[in-house]
Amino acid sequence: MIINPKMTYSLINGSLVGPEGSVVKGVKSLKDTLRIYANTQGLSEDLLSAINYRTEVYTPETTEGSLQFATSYVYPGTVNGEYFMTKGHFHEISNRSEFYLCLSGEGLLVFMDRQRNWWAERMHKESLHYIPGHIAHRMINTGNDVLTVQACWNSDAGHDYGTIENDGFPVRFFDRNGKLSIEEV
Ligand code: PAN
Ligand code: ZN
Repeated sequence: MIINPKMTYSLINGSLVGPEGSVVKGVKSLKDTLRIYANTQGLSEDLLSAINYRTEVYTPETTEGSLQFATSYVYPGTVNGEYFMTKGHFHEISNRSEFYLCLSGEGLLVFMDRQRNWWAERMHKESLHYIPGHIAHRMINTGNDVLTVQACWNSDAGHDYGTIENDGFPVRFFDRNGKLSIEEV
């Protein structure tokens, strides 16, 4: 028999559409992510309630070997000059790898290994990124539009946020007078 797929995915705006409950949506406003930024003094209420990033996650199965598919929308903006970014994480099962495909916007995908070496790849429409297992990853929106990124990874990978919350990444990215400034910490 031939059946219709349960899900659709828009190549234009990344939105995942499927049966009720199949897509889990998450929203992080700046209030939720404040501690990832270097300087959070004097922020307006408007900025604090602005969306930092949103996610839509489709997890058809959770057993070992299965995959999940998600779209992340990282909003444009800065916190005292530091570009909006995701929290960033290692995977809890740390050998689990991941693909990112950028649909729109401009940014950086920052990688960090367990020795705290870092490097980054430019993200732009149609850029494809492989994140090997054991590597922490964070997205930075350096543009003026939403950075829309599709991700696919093992459903059992889990997220280890604690390591990044405690130690951070060794580099930060700022808009200094309209120019990207890379500041190692
Ligand atoms: C992504 C991220 C998503 C949000 O789906 O979870 O972009 O970023 P944080 O999880 O770092 O807040 C992914 O890498 N999943 O493994
Ligand atoms: Zn990940």
